[in-house]
Order: sequence, then C-alpha cells, then structure tokens
Amino acid sequence: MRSIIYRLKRLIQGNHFLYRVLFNLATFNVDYCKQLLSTKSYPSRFGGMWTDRSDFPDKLHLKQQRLGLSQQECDDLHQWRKDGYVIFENLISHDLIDQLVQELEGLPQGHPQGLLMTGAKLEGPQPYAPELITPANSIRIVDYYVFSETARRILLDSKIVNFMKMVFEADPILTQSLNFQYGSGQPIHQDTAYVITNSPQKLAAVWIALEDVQPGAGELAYYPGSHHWDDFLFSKYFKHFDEERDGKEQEKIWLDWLNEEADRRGIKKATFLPRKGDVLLWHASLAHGGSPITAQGVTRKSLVGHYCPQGVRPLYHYYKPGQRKFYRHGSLQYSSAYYTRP
Ligand SMILES: O=C(O)CCC(=O)C(=O)O
Ligand SMILES: [Fe+2]
Repeated sequence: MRSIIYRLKRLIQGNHFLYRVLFNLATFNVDYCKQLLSTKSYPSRFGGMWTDRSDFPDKLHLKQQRLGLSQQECDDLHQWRKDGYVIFENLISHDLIDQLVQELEGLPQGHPQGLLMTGAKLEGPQPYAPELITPANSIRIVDYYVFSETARRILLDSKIVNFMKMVFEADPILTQSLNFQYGSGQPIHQDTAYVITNSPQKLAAVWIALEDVQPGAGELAYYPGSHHWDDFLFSKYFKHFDEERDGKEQEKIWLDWLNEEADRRGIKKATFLPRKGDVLLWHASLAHGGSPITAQGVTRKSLVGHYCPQGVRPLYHYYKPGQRKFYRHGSLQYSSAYYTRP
C-alpha cells in the first residue's frame, strides 16, 4: 500500500500544480476549506487559527463574555497572537518529571520493543541505540508517549490541553513527541515544513524542561512574532517541505531566509532558559531551533510535543495508512507515525 502511494507520488511530483491539486484532494479537510474561503482574514494563504485572524480582538471579546475567560487567559491569548508563543512557568510537577527521567535513564538496561529514535545524521527512524546519544548527534527518542503513561500525563497536562483547546477551538490530538538528552543544534526552522497536517497552520507544539537548562546547553531559540511573516513557498506552492520534491537546496534557501528576514525586520533571537517544569508553547509557524551547544557535556533534557486539533489529521495518516489510528488517554486522543498499540 505504502509503496503504491510512494510510486504515484514520484510520478507526479515533478508537476507541482497537479501534485498540489491531488495532494489537496487526497488530504481533503473541511475546516481547512473554510479557512481557504476566508484567506483574506489571515496573514497566511494557508489559513490559520482564529488567533491569527484580523477579527481577533472582536472574537476574543466575544469569547471572554461567552466562556468567561480569565484576565490571565486573555493575556496569554494576546501574547500568542502577537509573539507566537506563551510560557507557563513551573507547570509540570517535579514528581512527574522525576518519574519520566527515571524511566528514560532505565532505557539502556531495557527498552520497549520497537522503540525508535531519529537524529540529524541518521537516515530516518532507527532502533533505539543509547550509544548514539551524544551532543553531536542530535538524537530524539520519538513518540515515547505510546509506551509511557508518565509521558502522556505530562504532554496532556490539563493547562497545556486547555490552552490548546482555546487556540484550536477543539480538543488537541497529540501526534508526535521528541525526547532530547542534549540540545538539538537544529537550525532555526518552522514546524509547518516538517510536521505536516491537512490544515497546515492548525498545529502547535510544547517544549517541556525536564531539568533546569544551563546557558550553552543548546537552549531553544526563537524569533518572536515570526509566525506572521510571509509564507515561504516550497516549489512555488507548498507550506511543507518534501526533500524528494523540493531538494535540499530549497531547504537551505528557506533556513537562510528565516535568519535574513529576522535581520531585515530587526528582530533579535530570544532564548528559553527554563527551570525544570517550565513549558513553552509555540505556534505552527514560529521560527525556532536549538542554539549551538557551547558548554561541554551539559545535558538539556527536554520533551517536545506536537498537536493538531480534532478534525485535522497528520499527514502520516495518509502516507502510512497503517498508522491511521487514534488512541485514548482519558477523554483525549493521541496518534503515532511510528508505533501501533495492540
Ligand atoms: O528542542 C529543540 O532544540 C528544537 C526542537 C524543535 O524544533 C521541534 O521539536 O520542533
Ligand atoms: Fe521545531
């Protein structure tokens, strides 16, 4: 099944217009269509969340009255709209984090069957191999929440979920997670390029500090407000990057453009130096990455989660039909590109 889809994709990806039409048909989404019908209301031609719309102040006012939002929630929503991120300090209990860290530290002695990791120098996901987890390798254990109730409890913390519910106007679905031991060293990027859904801008992420982060440990960096910049178009049409279709050169041009655009606009890179338990939530299009690691051997234990709203699907539900499954955690749902649960 998978190879048929890949073969078809290869056949048509040279014709970008046809590819776009078929891509949109294959991943058809009602909510995204609604966004496209009112693209004038959004800074992006790929739509967005209500917080991106030009009528944000009116909508917020209405919501404040209807839902009885607190002043703090309104302030958070204002910051999300303006800067593309919010920070919740001291959100996750240290007990829960200690439990997760203990689980992770036990993995070299015994890990769930089939556990996978990805890395900057690895070709796609690879079986868990603790000897590869070094500061130079940018290794992430993927979707550990499938195996760990503790990871699910952290990633689906009620305040994270509540905020996502507010911006998505729907329950969030946890679709991916990454566990880092060291800084990622990842260049400044926008997740819309790599974390693909059938409503490109209906995506949000959280960065959870599993320890106090030291300067030089490869701290998260970001350009405030960059979620409102013009869309970079891969192969003239696409919000997401596809190496086969677009080539590595386009990725490089885009990565360079993000830093050039920040310079042009006079926007300084901000960094996140959290204490254990602090959380930063960011918008699909916020430009962010991992600072270079300058402190030798210092860990940066962190957990990242990516979410889309109910009604939106991650792209892997289409190109890996076997992964088109939702699992329950209480009243919430999660999905994984890598593992299936019995
Ligand atoms: O943690 C980092 O350094 C960056 C992580 C990131 O960009 C992501 O998971 O989307
Ligand atoms: Fe990212």
